[in-house]
Amino acid sequence: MLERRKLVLLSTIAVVDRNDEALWTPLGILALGTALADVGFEPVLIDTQVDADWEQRLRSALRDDLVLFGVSTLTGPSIEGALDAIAIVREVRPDLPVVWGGYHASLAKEAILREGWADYVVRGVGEPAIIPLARLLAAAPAGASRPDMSDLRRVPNLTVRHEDGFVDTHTVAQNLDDLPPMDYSLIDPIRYYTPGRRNISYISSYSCPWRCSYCAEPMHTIRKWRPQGPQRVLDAVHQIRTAYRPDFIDLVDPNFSSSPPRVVQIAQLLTAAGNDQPLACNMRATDVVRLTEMTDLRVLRDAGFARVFLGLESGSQAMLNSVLKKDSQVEHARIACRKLDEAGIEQFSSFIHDFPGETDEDNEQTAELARELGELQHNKQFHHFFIPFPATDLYNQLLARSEIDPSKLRVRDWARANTYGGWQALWPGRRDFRERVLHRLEALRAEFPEKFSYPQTVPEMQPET
Ligand code: B12
Repeated sequence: MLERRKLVLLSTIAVVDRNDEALWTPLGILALGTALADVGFEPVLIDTQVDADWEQRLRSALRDDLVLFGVSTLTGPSIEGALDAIAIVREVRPDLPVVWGGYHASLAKEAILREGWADYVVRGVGEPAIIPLARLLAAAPAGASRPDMSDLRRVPNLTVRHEDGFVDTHTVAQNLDDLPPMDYSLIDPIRYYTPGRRNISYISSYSCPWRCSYCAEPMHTIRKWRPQGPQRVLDAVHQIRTAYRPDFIDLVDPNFSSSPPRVVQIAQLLTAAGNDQPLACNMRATDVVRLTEMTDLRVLRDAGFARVFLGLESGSQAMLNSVLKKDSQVEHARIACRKLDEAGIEQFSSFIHDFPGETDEDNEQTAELARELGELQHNKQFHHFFIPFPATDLYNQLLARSEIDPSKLRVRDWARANTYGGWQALWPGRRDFRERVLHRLEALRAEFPEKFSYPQTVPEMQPET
């Protein structure tokens, strides 16, 4: 019997410098809340995006006999809200265990623990860790000291301070088909609809098998791809469609197309079920090329796939090979976007500029690719400046070359890592180079004004005051 069952999970998604007013399904805490409720806990989910009174809600929840307080953030602006919330918890309930999970926690675990922001960091997928951890904490009397290290060591994906250092427990992946269906009633997705956007996110696979050097995923989820079966994806689409009638379901898998045959199977099931729910998903260009060899992409469009997000990053093959480790060809980007376009599927293609070692010639090639794709009827583009996210392969390379000094970076500083815009004191990049990039982007935007839907993708080059 559990003594205590209630716990608070907080999400602080904060998007700055984007001119849309989108609200995002807080899938991280929703996934955890679903799994915890399934085994008898009573999760209280708070989301600073929609709970204007989040501070009040948090303070009042803290009066209860809670098991733990869990917080979820990416690297970037959402960290600010997390730190504010943790400060409240520490003030009101200094005895309450604080658990920090999500991408930033996985990547900056030691800094978080060293600065005392959390008692436990959960790395990577959270379900296998939060359930045994919550059980351990619930079994201990309220206010008791930390469970024994021998017990904590049995909780996977956990990092804790121990003696003079840190202990990482063993790392496991999560098979998605072993989890209960995502329980959207825990958040009421209708609250996330805005006048211009009625989208709901869903995730049908965890992790990504690829090794891209700039990406947080390989370290966060250790490249162990875990897909849901096609029937389960169909059931989820049907359930969300019936309950909430969104304009779009965003399948936010790190890479929805990791198995092209699975994509085809899902499309076939959707078609057979007469799906009329528009879907968006992330795919790699190389996978789209494989898909074209397996099926006519109009089959995907007819099944509901109306929009595909593609991280193309660079138009320079040399950069893709040597710096980005993308294991993809520029030619695949061209073919993928063209074929998707011919099938009437919108492409959201994303680029990153000013990678370490990128030359003007490389960047001209990226601008050239962007121009070529801009000609396509259904292409939209998102341009970002490079930031080395902690613990990524590129970050570690920069560290090894002493181009980053982590001793100067406090957890709060990472709140300013935002590729959408603003002056990046964290990693300013090469100012002259970025100015030339801006020049190229402005020329492109003049040519294709409607394709660059976020003007802030061209950041201000002013230092923050
Ligand atoms: C949807 C999405 C967004 C949405 C919503 C983000 C969100 N917080 O959920 C929006 C558009 C806001 C967004 C913005 C950004 N994003 Co984004 N986004 C994604 C995307 C496509 C899916 C994330 C998702 O919902 N996953 C599904 C849920 C279930 O997974 P999860 O949140 O990770 O939660 C699991 C675990 O992490 C863990 N967990 C999470 N929280 C907690 C808390 C506790 C207590 C515990 C125990 C465990 C735990 O358990 C969960 C279940 O297993 C990923 C792509 C990808 N690779 O998956 C990128 C991704 C997360 N984004 C990324 C980036 C870089 C950004 C931006 C920083 C980019 C920018 N332009 O500045 C901004 C930051 C804005 C901000 N700070 O809020 C990176 C993350 C890098 C990093 N180090 O954080 C990713 C991985 C893309 C990539 N491959 O590089 N993003």
